[in-house]
Order: sequence, then C-alpha cells, then structure tokens
Amino acid sequence: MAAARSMKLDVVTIFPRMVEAPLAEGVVGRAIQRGLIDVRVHDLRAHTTDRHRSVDDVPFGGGPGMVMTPEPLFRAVDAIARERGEPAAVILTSPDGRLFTHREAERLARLGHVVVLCGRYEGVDDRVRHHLATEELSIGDYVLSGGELPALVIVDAVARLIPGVVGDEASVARDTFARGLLDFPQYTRPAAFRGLEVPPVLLSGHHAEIERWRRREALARTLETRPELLETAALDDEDRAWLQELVELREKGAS
Ligand code: 4HQ
Repeated sequence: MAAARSMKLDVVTIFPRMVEAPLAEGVVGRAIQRGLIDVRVHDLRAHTTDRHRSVDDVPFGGGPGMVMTPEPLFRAVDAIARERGEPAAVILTSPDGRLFTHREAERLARLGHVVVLCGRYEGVDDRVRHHLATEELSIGDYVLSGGELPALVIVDAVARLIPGVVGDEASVARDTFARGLLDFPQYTRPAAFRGLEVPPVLLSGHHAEIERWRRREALARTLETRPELLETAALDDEDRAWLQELVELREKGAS
C-alpha cells in the first residue's frame, strides 16, 4: 500500500531556533513525530554567498532601517524546490498582506506543500514579493519584529486541519470559526467553586436542552463581541428569534 502523503511545510528564517522550539510541543509536535506533517525550518544564512553571510542591506532611495536582500531568499526557495519538490505556494508574512483567516488556513491545508518566508527588518526587497512569493499574508493589524510568529501561527492553524493531527475530528468541525460563531461557555468540575455555580442545565442530563442553551450562549457572545460574524453564519429561524430577543432586551436595558 502507498504511504499516506503528509503535508509539507517549509519555513525560511534567520532565527531557526525561534521557530523550531514551539513546533516541538503539543499537537503540532506530535503530528510531526507521527509523520502527519513534514515541517522543515531553513536557516536563511545558509543560502548567503558573501563572507559576512549578509541577509540585509540599506534601502535604495534612503530612509531608516534595512531591507532583506533578494538573493538568499531566492536561493533558499530554489534549494527547497530541488530537495522537496516544487511548492504549491510561497507565502510572505507581512502586515501588508491579505488577512490570514480560518478560511485561508483551510485553503492552505489542501495545497500539500507550502513555503513560508519570514521577513525581518523594515521588510523585504519588493522583487521577492513580486517574483518569488505567490501570496502575502498578514496575521493581524499590528507590527511585529519579524515574520517568525506569523509563520508559527500559519503552521499551527493549517496543521490542525490535516486529518489525524487533532485526535477528535468532531471537535475541529465544531471549532469557533468552522461554525462561524464564537464558542459557548465551558465548565468542568467542581459544580460549585468558591460559591460560583455551573449553570444547572449542564448538570440536568437533558441533551436537547443543553444543545439549545449552548447555541443561545454562542449567539449571545457573538452578538456581543463579534456581531459582524452573524452576517455570514448559518442561522435558522430559532436563532434569529433569539437574536431579536437579545437586541430588544439590550434596548430596554439601555433606556
Ligand atoms: N511583520 N502579519 C514586519 C508583521 C506581520 C503581521 C512581519 C513585521 C514582517 C518585516 N507579518 N516584518 N502582522 O507585523 O504578518
């Protein structure tokens, strides 16, 4: 029988240890050990050619800071293509990119082989963006000191969508952004902790009522903190009636 083909991920960075250590832990660490995902971290400096092993230079036109020079990045991707096969995507992490969402993670998980280039300094030479990267992704509207944390975020979110990586497939399907709503509240023992009690419905054993309560809580939380998610979530008539009730309650409370 043919061996199961695992997803290949390559990360190119000037700080390989910063990427390797987190990947060795938890769900992702186990997936790598089990061969479900094949992750390699590449030291960009291994692909330099000058004796100082330079990866950056001053910006043409002047200005503060340094810019990542194209040659080592192109050479690194060439080496990956030779050793590991042609990747389906070369991602540049940058605050200028399209926002990385759960939907983007689902798309990448289907690609089979993805390279992530971690930027540093003021950014990368634009020829990398245009002629080496196939896409540019941002993990959010804030400025980080490098693309290593974004690369880890991307690898983590993609890895848990590969079949077998997360033990319980049903829990992956039920996750917040897969359902389009925020999570319902979770409790565990003890039923009373420092006088704080678990909602009685969860102890009732009435499965249908528990599901209904969870759905309502998820809708209430989503309305409260991420109302824009309700525009694309799959809602039924009962959901809409409950949201209407919540809005009316809120209006009464405000007056
Ligand atoms: N950076 N999402 C600047 C980010 C970032 C983000 C990565 C900072 C690249 C050059 N990347 N370097 N946010 O802030 O992806």
